[in-house]
Amino acid sequence: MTGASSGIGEATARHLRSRGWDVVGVARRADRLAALEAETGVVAHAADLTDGDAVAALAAWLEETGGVDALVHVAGGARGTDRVEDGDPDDWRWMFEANVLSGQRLVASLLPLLRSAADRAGHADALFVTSTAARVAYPGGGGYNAAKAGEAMLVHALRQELNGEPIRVIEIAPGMVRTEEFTLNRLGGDQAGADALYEGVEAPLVAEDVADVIAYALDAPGHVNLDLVTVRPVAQSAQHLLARGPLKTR
Ligand code: 8X3
Repeated sequence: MTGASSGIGEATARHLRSRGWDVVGVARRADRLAALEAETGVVAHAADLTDGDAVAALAAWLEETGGVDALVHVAGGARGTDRVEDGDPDDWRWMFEANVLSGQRLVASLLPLLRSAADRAGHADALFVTSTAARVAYPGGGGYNAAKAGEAMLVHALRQELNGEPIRVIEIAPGMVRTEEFTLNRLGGDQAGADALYEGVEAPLVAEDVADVIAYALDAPGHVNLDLVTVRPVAQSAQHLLARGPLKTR
């Protein structure tokens, strides 16, 4: 379970744990993971997924401590809302690292463990949380759109590469989710800007909503592969069609 220190990742770690899963929470921030471990029993493993050695060490540690039945990759994120012409290459590079290459590293290091689990239990899972931004671009989204589209393509190539093996490859693509950090990080800490994005939106998704969908996908019968689940709040009928104000029938 990556991205376990906040937002959708943390909510999913808590949710799976409460449903009886043994969960290893991976993220960079050891202090937050330690607090989560103390509270919930989600086992903390601090690692930076942009560091190949750290991912290899994670895999070695998982192998020693019992293997892994399901990879749930939530870590990732957005930096900046610049137009393409103004894009900061450092932001774009970070987004490609965090959203695409982190997934590739995890697959490269953990697939042998997933295969062992599949041999034992009959199936194993690799689940990735992407975004509706993977498929619909918007002004100021270029770098994030490109990164999430890249991650989504990785997921769908992987599913085809694993054809014939009992390993499900699942993509969950959330739309507008109000979390503590996603938009704040994207806007470089601009709390007013982050609040404005959600202003007047009745009931945006919260992290627990996505956690629920992830748990459903993982708990489905082993032969059922939810290839791609798009999940949005009712107020967001499409990427650009967002209702602000109360939802009411005409
Ligand atoms: C976040 C969805 O629409 O803010 O992954 O890009 S959006």
